[in-house]
Amino acid sequence: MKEKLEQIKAEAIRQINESEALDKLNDVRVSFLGKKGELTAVLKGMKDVAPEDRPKVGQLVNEAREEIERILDEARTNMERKLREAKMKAEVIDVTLPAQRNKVGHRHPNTIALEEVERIFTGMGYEVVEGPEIEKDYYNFEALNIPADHPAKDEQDTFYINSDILLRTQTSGVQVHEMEKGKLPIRMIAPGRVFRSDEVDATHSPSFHQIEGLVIDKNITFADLKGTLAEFARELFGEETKVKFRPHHFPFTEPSAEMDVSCFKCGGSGCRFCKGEGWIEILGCGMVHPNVLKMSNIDPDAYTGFAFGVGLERIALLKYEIDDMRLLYENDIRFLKQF
Ligand code: 2U9
Repeated sequence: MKEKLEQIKAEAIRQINESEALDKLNDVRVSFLGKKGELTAVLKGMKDVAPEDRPKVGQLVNEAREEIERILDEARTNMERKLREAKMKAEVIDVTLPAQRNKVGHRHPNTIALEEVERIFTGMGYEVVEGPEIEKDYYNFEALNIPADHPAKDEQDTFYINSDILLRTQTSGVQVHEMEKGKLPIRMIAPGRVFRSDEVDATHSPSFHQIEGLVIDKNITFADLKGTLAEFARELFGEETKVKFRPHHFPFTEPSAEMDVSCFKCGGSGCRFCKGEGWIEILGCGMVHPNVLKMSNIDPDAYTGFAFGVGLERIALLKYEIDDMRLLYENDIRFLKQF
């Protein structure tokens, strides 16, 4: 019996030493110590052992079992240590490698252009004023001398919340609120998001941004308008920039004009950028209509003013030579970080 046990032990040790993985070790445990294992079989065979020898045999079996268990545990601990060491070696961090750069954001071309325009006008003493994107019909249209049957008021052009409330189609309401406060003179710009029911294409979007300006004081003339906007154009597009005013019509200004700047690419001789014109249309402007002043309780005989409006996206597209407005709304960092 003792020999038999020694044989089992030797075989178990051999198999343990040959095991290369934890699950193999477990197989060895099952086949020697498990319910159907070889040592258990020896215990089951005790009935054939003489009763007086049974305690001795039982003790030998237990000793063999304990020894096999001890060797199995040792082997398992060793194997786990080696696995851990191999894993740590594989995962070693090379602190001398160059660090991975964090992806940082980038100012949007609209923001860069807006900050530039704000810098120019605050430099001339203007205030930057913001107002609500949801506005009453009165502040968006009526107070601006836009008649009830004006095409801009068409449901096809304006997003109405109800018959009285809408998404502003221009930032002009901000100036009306300012005029109603009754504090004169006014020298302000109103930048902000506006909404128009337009189809999306390379130059249109149902939501875009405007910067409008308003000056009201005693003795403000069209000469003030021209001088201010010419200076704005020179600061924005370069010292050499020339401006040209073409008569136009807006309900809220009289007289009204559109302002062109000489092409900052070719200097005015005509190129692909200005489509051979030498001039690029940049903004609308005019002297504030007396009706508009009257509606906000400003006496048009005592005060006059000028106003202008410019599309922020238009400036960003021109200044950064972007040929499709949709690129401004995709927020692709590869696009944005070029500016
Ligand atoms: C008040 C009085 C007058 C704002 C003005 C324009 C001319 C103009 C367009 C430019 C491109 C809109 O974004 S755009 O499509 N705007 O041409 N805007 S004068 O006139 C005002 C505003 C407020 C109280």
